[in-house]
Amino acid sequence: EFNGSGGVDSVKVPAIANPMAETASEIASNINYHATFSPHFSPFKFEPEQAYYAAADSVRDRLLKQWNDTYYHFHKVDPKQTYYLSMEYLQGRALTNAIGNINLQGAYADALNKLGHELEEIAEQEKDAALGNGGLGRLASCFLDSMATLNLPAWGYGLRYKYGLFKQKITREGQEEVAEDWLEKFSPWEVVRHDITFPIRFFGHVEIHPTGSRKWIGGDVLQALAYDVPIPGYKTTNTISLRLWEAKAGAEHFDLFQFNDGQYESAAQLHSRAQQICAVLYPGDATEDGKLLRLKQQFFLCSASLQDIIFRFKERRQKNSWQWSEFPSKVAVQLNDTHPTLAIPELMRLLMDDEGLGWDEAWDITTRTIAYTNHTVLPEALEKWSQAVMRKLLPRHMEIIEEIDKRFIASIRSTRTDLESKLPALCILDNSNPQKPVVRMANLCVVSAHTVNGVAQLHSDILKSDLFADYVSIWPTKFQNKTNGITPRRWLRFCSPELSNIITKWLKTDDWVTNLDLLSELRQLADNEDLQVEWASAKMANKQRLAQYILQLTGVQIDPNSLFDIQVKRIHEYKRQLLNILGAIYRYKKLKEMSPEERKKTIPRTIMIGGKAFATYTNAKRIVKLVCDVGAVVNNDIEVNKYLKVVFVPNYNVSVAEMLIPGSELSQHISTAGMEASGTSNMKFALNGCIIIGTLDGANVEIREEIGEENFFLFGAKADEVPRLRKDRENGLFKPDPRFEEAKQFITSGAFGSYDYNPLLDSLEGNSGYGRGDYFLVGHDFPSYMDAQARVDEAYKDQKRWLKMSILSTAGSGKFSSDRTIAQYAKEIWNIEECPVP
Ligand code: GL9
Repeated sequence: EFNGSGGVDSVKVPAIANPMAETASEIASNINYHATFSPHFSPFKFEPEQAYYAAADSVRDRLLKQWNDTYYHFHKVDPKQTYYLSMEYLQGRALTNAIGNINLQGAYADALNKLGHELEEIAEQEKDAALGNGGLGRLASCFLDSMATLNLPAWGYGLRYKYGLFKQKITREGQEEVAEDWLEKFSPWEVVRHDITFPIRFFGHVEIHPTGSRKWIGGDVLQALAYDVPIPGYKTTNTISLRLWEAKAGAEHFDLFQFNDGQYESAAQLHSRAQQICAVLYPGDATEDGKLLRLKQQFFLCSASLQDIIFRFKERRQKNSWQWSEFPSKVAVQLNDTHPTLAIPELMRLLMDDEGLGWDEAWDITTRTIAYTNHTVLPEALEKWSQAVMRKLLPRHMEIIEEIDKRFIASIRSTRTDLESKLPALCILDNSNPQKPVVRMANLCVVSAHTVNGVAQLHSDILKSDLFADYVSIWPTKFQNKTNGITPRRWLRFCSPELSNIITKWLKTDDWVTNLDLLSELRQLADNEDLQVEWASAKMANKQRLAQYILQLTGVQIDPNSLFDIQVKRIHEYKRQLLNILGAIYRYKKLKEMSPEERKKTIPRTIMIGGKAFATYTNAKRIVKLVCDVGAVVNNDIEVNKYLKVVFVPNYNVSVAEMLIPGSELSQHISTAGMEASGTSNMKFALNGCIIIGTLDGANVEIREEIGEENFFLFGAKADEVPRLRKDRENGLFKPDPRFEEAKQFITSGAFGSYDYNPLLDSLEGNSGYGRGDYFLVGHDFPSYMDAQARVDEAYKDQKRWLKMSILSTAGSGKFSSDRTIAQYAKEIWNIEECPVP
């Protein structure tokens, strides 16, 4: 067991750790302290894994100190606070980010060197915390970074899933999902708060008192236990909290008698039901049990968080003798999509049944407290819950929802008779299918929230003109836009130190890291040859690092001198990875037909595609399989593989993104117009000087405006043309481009193996229906896509022009900092102010 590697012996083990250490030698002592006195492992080993945990423990000490100071300060000043409720957070790794935010990179690198390790290698030991699916979860994590950095009094609330997003394995069959146990050993970043627990009830019934007041009683009662993850701001000591709830059953629910009688399972029934709640992110909801579990999760988050918020309010209410009506001037709650909608009836219930307020007062408080963000217009993502399931699990909440609906309908009938015919679509309860009446969660949010926002201008416009159009006529000022953003810390400063240093050198300041608009000063330097040379060398270094990584991961050798073309995001038909791979197939076929001389004149390309398909989404999985199959053929074709490689990048996650994005030159954001609410990876790529080929969809529209249309490869139908194009298709008016037909036929000819791709290709045929008749307009957009790709090749031939475009991309990305987004939420929705620790 003994392994003398590492430098532990050369650094003295101190008797206490100093959380505020700043020098390399003090930090090395702290790390050694934790390797010795927080011994998660046998004491004679100090390999990278042990070094990671000891280093993380030492960083956590400091974050806890800052965390305590921050909340003590908030408690003293008592400002209005924001609570961000989200079922998802895609945090990724924390070590590099935390060390960077507290501005101790150099000291930590040196300290680890003294101990015989490299910071970069140590950082790679950390497992990604993937408590989210994609853009929506990552946005929540970027928001936390910005809230801390802007010194805002804010909290994130979420669930502590044991298994986060699955790990994607690529086999001969395509994607395989494997459970990812990110807590397998433990997470050094969370602190359990044994003193913070709240009871959470499920099932039971409503008891009516003679006075008319109501009380929810009976059923199962579990406990929510808090785990806090400290979130440090960048170059500020303000450190806020992501509070994650875990479900527990108390010892009183363990039936010793049954257990001793050999009935082991039933003895611990409630314990096992408690464990199920936070077992997995997004339990499959194909079955009724799966649906019920998901609803339990949502309620668990809402109830625990609101009890915590109310507890904090009451603590201070006493000493300040506040009225309940002042609650909304102390508390803002933001719902990240409809997933935490139950916060609305739960807040009503707590105010009425526990605090004794009347309906009108409770409703006034609730509606002034809660705001809702919509993140998608896809019909399948607009949540609808069965009224029967809801009535069984949450009988009191169902009553409250019915009452909200009743009052809404009555108020429309008395003030807006013109909307009578619209009421069936506007109201909350949908009884149109008597077999399966449902609650429309988005409607409940719109009726109850004081503000509803979309996540990019185009998306917010579509909400107003389409999905929520009739509500706009009722509440014209309720609807807002908050264009998404990304944190420039993780997505440039830390993931590409090379490019960051160049930017800092040329701007003569690193203030851009917190004031991203400063990047616009790069515009006037875009033609500067010295800058271009440095820019190109940083890109090349990042490309080489990426090529190394791809080789290690997939065994495919890619050429850093080829154009690196990347599409990474969840696999979904509307995101059109199929358009990308059909384009690649066409390119391959043409290369095959060329003479060797002709080939030499082409621009060598490496196409990388990565992303996870939802486990039960068959067509998405077929797309993964197709990309892998095309790669296997193209990459082994010695005639053309100098000019084209196609790589499926397995297990795309936050850490993989941090490797891919800095090494990218072209990235694809090619969704059917009107379907991608915003997209956020488009912002990350643009910020890293990567040129976008894309449609006029989501935030692409604004990115193109900011960086200039001559620096954006645009193609495809526009959002307002899509309905007509679908109609045309239904009426048999669509004439496919011969290149499109050729690409599809190449697949059916068996060029990429014998797998049956017909079900996938069939989705592009026929003339009607979702999932058939080319609902996503791949065929319509194919020719303009290929033309745009030809313009890409042409532009890349002129490397000076390309570099200029790349610099201008970065220069135009200032708007897309999540600091800007969060500052707008703070001012225009939450009405909160910064509260920096002195
Ligand atoms: C999403 C949208 O689809 C994205 O376009 C948007 O950028 C993000 C963040 O606002 O939200 N909505 C949504 O349900 N997801 C998004 O990414 N899905 C996942 O996170 C899986």
